[in-house]
Amino acid sequence: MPFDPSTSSIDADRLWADLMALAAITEPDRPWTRRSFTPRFAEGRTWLSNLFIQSGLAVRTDAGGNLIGRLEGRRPLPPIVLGSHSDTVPSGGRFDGAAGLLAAVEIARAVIRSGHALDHPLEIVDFLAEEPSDYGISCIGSRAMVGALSPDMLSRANAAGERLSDALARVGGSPSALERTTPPSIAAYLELHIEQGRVLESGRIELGIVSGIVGIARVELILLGSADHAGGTPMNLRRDAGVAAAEIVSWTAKQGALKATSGRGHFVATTGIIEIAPNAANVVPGQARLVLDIRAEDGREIDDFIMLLDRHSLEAAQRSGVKRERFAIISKTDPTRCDPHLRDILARSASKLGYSTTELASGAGHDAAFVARIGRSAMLFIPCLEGKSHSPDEWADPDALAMGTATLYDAVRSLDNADNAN
Ligand code: HGY
Ligand code: MN
Ligand code: MN
Repeated sequence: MPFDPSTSSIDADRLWADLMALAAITEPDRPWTRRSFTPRFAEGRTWLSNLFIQSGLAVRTDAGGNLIGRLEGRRPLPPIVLGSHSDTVPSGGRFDGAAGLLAAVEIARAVIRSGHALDHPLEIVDFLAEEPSDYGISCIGSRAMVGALSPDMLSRANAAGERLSDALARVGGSPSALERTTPPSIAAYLELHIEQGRVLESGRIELGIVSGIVGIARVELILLGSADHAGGTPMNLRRDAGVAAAEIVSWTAKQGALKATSGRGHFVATTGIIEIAPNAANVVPGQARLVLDIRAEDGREIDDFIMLLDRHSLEAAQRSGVKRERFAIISKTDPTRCDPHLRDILARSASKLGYSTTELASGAGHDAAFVARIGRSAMLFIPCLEGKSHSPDEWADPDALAMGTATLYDAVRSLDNADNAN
C-alpha cells in the first residue's frame, strides 16, 4: 500500500529534502564520501547539529563523540532513542546511516507538530564512526556509549600516527571521561536503515523487521617474501608474497561459499583490503597485507572459519616460501538478537498502516548491535535498489523512506504509551 501523505503526520518532502541536503556534503571527487574524523565529516555534523536545533532539539556531544539531539518528555523517564550514523564508506551512498538519522529528525518534528508531547524524552544519536575507520575500528561511538571502547582501541593509530583517543577529543569526545562514564539508561533503541540486501525488493515487501544482526570479525594478515627483479628472477627461486595472498583470497571466497550454503544461517567472508608492495609491474611482490571481513548469524561459524583460515594461510605461505608475519583478529563482535517486544511493536505499527513486512537477519553490522548491550534494541529496514549499498548507486525510494518513518513514528508512540502502561 503506497504512502499516503494526506493521512500521515510525516512530511515526506521535507524528509527527502533533508536527506539530499546532507548528501550534498561530500568529498566532491568521490560522491558520496564523508569519512569519520575528516573535515567533511565535521561539516556534515555541523549541518546536522543545526538541523537538530532548528527542529527543536537540545544538542550535546557525549564522551564517546556521539552527537545527540534531545526532546524533553512530560515525565522523568529514560529516553526512547532513535539514531544511526552520518559517516560513510569511501565513495558510498546517500542512504546508509543518513536515512535513519533524518527519519528520526522528522519524527521529532512530527511529535512537536502534533502538540501531543511524549511522556518519554526522545533522543536522536548520530553515532561516531559506524563505518570501519582509519584507526581500524568501526562503531566507535556506540562502543564508547556502552563501555566497549577499550584502552587498547583508543591507543590505535591511523597511517598519519594520530591515536584514536586524540581523534576522539578532536571531534568533541572526551577519552579521559570515558573511563568514568556509566552507560546511559534507555527505554529502547530503534534504528531505521536501508536493507543493504535484496530480500525486501525481491519479495516486493515494503518493510523488514530485523530478527538479528550478524557477528563480525576482521582479520589482518601480513605476508613477507622477497622483492626481486621480475625479469631476472627464475620462477622457481621466487618468494612471491602476492601469489600467497592470491591463494588466500581465493580460498576465502570458496570456503565462504561453502559455509554460506551449510544451512547454519547467514555467512559471508570478504577480503576487502588487498595491498602488495612495492606494487610495481616489474618487481616480484615482497610484501602483502590482507584484511578479511567475516560475518555470521552463528558466532561458532566465525570461530570455525578463522581456525581454518589460520591453518590454510600458513600452508599457502609455506607453498610460496613466504613468511606469515602477522595473523591478527583486529576486531570481533558477537551476533545480536533484536528485542522481541520491539519487533512486535514495529510489526504491529506497520500492519496498522497497511504495510507488508517480513522478518530478516541483517548481514550488515550496525550500532544497534552495541546499543543492545545496554537496553532493548531493534531495527526497521526499508528496501534499497538491487540491494546495493556502500556504492554511489545506492538508492531508496522516497515512498519507502516515508513508509518506514511513519511506521517508526507509530512505534515510538506505541512504545511511549505501552511503557507507561506497565
Ligand atoms: O559494514 C557494515 O556492515 C556496515 O555497513 N558498517
Ligand atoms: Mn555501512
Ligand atoms: Mn549503516
